[in-house]
Amino acid sequence: MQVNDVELTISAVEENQYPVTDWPELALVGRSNVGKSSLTNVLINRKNYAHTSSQPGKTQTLNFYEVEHKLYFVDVPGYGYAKVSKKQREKFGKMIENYLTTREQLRGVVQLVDARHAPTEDDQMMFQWLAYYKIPTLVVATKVDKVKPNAHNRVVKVVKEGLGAPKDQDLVLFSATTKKGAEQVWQWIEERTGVSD
Ligand SMILES: Nc1nc2c(ncn2[C@@H]2O[C@H](COP(=O)(O)OP(=O)(O)OP(=O)(O)O)[C@@H](O)[C@H]2O)c(=O)[nH]1
Ligand SMILES: [Mg+2]
Repeated sequence: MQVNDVELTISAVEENQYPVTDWPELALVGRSNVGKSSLTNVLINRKNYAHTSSQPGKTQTLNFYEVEHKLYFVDVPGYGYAKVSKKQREKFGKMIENYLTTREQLRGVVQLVDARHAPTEDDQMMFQWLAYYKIPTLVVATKVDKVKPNAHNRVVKVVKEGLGAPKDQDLVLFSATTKKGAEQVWQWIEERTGVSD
């Protein structure tokens, strides 16, 4: 999809701040620093609209990006960060859990993992948690520009195995640097949300 219009509607810290529309929503999850904001920027065709950072775990809000007045991307702060207090993390974890399990508009989740390494325990837990709640999930193995092309097939295998995903799991090899895989990710989103140009 060609995106021209995007707006950060709200950085929510509480449920009563979530937008009140019936537009479909798509959430992005993944470890801190894995590249969620970078993926968002590629999908919405902007350079640094969703701020990328080298300081993991800074974002502590659910960021709702309104795309083409049709749908929302919801940037969920990275799991596995250490810099916040346990109490903060628990409070925030509850908010994310509630959002993912009760939000009617949610059509699916894009889970990012790092193509350079096997999935971590956090990645696996997240994936299995989404599967348990039967939330449709697209796995995106990102930063694939850092992996030699002849090892790409291996990435697919290692990621699926590491997450405990079925063989037919939807998975896209992606790079924010080269934009490889962007069209496939959009295709999945269009199928899940029913929106298109
Ligand atoms: N080479 C390469 N670097 C990437 C790619 N995607 C992201 N990065 C880099 O990885 C770092 C983190 O990217 P972000 O998009 O900010 O990651 P994030 O998941 O939004 O991080 P948090 O918001 O802290 O959870 C930045 O330095 C990016 O430039 C990619 O596809 N290839
Ligand atoms: Mg980010």
